[in-house]
Formats: sequence, C-alpha cells, structure tokens
Amino acid sequence: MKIYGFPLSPFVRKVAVAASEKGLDYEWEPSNPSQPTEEFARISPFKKIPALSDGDFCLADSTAIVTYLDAQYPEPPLLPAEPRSRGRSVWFDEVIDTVLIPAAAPIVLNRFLRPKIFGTEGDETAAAAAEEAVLRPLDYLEGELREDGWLDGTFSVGDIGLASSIKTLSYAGWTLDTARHPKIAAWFERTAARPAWRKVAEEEATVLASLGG
Ligand SMILES: N[C@@H](CCC(=O)N[C@@H](CS)C(=O)NCC(=O)O)C(=O)O
Repeated sequence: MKIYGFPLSPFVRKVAVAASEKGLDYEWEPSNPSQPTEEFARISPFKKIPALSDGDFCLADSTAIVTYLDAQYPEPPLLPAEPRSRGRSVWFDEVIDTVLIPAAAPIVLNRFLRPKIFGTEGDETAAAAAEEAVLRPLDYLEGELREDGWLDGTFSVGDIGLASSIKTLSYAGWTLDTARHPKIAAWFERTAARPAWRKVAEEEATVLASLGG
C-alpha cells in the first residue's frame, strides 16, 4: 500500500493515522501537487493529496480513502456501524474538512508554508484574521466533545481529522487556547498518546527534516 503526499497536510496525515490505527503497512510516495508525476496525476485526477494505491486499486480524497480502508480492513472500525454514530462521525469529519481546515488555511500558508517551506513572505493580516475564524468551529467542537472520551463515544475518523488539523496548525506556531478549549486540549493529549499517532509523528519528523523545516 502506498500513500501519496506529505504528512504535513492534515488530509494526508488523516489517511496515514487511519492506516496505522488498523495496523496496515504502507510506504510513503512523496507527491507534490504542483509537480505531479504521471502516476500521481492518474490516481488523483485533480492533483490533490492524499491519494492511495492498494494493490491494483487506487483512490484519492482523504474521506474516500478512509471509507475504503474501513470497509476493506474493518478492525478497529473508524466509521462506527451504529447508524447515528456513523452519521455523526462523518459529520465531524466534514466539519473539519470543509469548515475548520479552510478557516485555518491562511494561518498555515502565511506563517509556515510561505516563510518556512516556499521561502516567500507571508500575509500576516490574513493569518491574524484566520485566527479569529477558527474559533467558531473550535467552539462548536469543544461543545460536542465528551469530557473523557472522543467526539462520538468511540475513536473515529472525526477524531483523527481534528487532531490532524491541530497538528498542522502547530507548525505555524498556533496553539490551542486551553482556557477557551480545555476539552479539546485534554482530548488532543489523549489522541497524541495513541501508538498509531506516535508512529505517524515519527515518520512526519523525518519528512519535515528532509524539507529543511
Ligand atoms: N477533500 C480533499 C482535500 C485535499 C486537499 O485539498 N489537499 C491539499 C493539500 S492540504 C492539496 O492537495 N492542495 C493542492 C491543490 O489544491 O492544488 C481530501 O480530503 O483529501
């Protein structure tokens, strides 16, 4: 199994953590959307990361990939079978992919990617405005998190997506406001202590070093 992309992306990390939670072996195929190889462009028609190949089966998009992995390698489940829990875990995944990550993107772009990876100047006004914008989805998720558990009772794709977004934000020097979001802060510690998360974090540190970050 190959994962195409860089684990610094929250979407790519989501797939790697999901595969690791399931104890799957995978190789990294570092893939740059702006300089796509023929193989990557074939698997990811819109040249976005992540993409996956598993034998002769290929797929792009983090949610599509996690859905495939969960059906093909059911243990442990990351999309719960119980209908309401399943719906809610997909809902949280969507809130993160379509609300939190787009709101957070200017922080990552202007305080990490541009200055540290691309060697260009970041737009601090855009980053500061985004700090405000991420509060709404985080406030919502803070309200949904259970005191001592996960977003929806069992660890699921939504938990992976949220932790993954927070980790990418940390590269931009952003930290959680623990007074405003104490449940997310405690939950993140629990998530980051999981063996699958730690394994991907180690792989990611190697990739980051190779990028000079
Ligand atoms: N919905 C997609 C989003 C993937 C995505 O936007 N990836 C970004 C990296 S974080 C990307 O490839 N951007 C390059 C581009 O849009 O050209 C998913 O969940 O995988």
